[in-house]
Amino acid sequence: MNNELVVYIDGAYYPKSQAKISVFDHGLLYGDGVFEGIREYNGIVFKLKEHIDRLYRSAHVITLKIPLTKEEMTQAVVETLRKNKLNDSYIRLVVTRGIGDLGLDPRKCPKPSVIIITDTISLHASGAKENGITTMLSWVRRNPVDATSHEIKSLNYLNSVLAKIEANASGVDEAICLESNGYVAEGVGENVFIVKNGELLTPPTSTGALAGITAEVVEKLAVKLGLKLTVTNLTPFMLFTAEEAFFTGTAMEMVPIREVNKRQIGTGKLGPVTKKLMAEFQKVIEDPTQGVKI
Ligand code: PXG
Repeated sequence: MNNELVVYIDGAYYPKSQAKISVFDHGLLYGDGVFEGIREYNGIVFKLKEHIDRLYRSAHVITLKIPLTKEEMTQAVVETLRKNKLNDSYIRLVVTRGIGDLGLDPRKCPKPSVIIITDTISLHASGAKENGITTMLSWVRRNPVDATSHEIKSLNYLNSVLAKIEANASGVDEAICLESNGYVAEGVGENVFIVKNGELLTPPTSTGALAGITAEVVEKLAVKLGLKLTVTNLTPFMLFTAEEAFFTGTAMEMVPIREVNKRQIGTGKLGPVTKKLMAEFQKVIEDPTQGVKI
């Protein structure tokens, strides 16, 4: 048990097997809380500032007052990573509404809880980066922006979980969700890009896709490479007939999509634009100036 990982909960560290929260926490009872998934590469927490900024924006929208300043939160993440001595780890930051009586009114919960988990993450199936993954358009629509919008990274992920169940049942690697008007929104935890006439297209966040931090990195790389990037509504037809398509996300990083609902995308092989962007992306995650040092 000596090497058991520790988890930060409200300023104290607990061994992984002892890291628990109350069954009366409204994070559990109502999905009332926010989270971030972050990666650490070789001692650098990639885009930590951007993730912490997004966490506080999500919290702001659900009127959740995080009991730490952003600086304290950054320090707590770094300290947790130092204690666990992991390399290339995955960080899950969770802020819950905290303990309260039954009934969904957040005013029942005087003290939000902050949880920082650092652990390893199992990567997508081997060969996914070279060969791409299979996907399907799920019947599960993204929640609209005037509902539990995915612009908020909240603890309500049943929308994504339902879509994932559908992908699993169909024997494909990942699901893609449409938004309420029928345009392509995003994967269950990934943003979607397609290549058309050598140009890059991606859906707007205004219809419910999360403003992905990985997507932003890739968009900047595209501009740097001189690729034209257009944020626009994508129809399922545009996705099916794309020359190339790929996902971006903290967990997935950059992964080519080779199939959507049994339609082959492009040649079905890693395309030149995706390949070039993946190579540039690899350089960025290896760049120590792109994050916070542990
Ligand atoms: N869309 C949704 C709905 C997400 O939850 C992304 C896009 C990609 O965003 P980033 O900022 O990561 O490029 C996400 C991110 C997990 C997990 O454990 C989920 C995410 C990130 C990391 C891990 O399922 N979601």
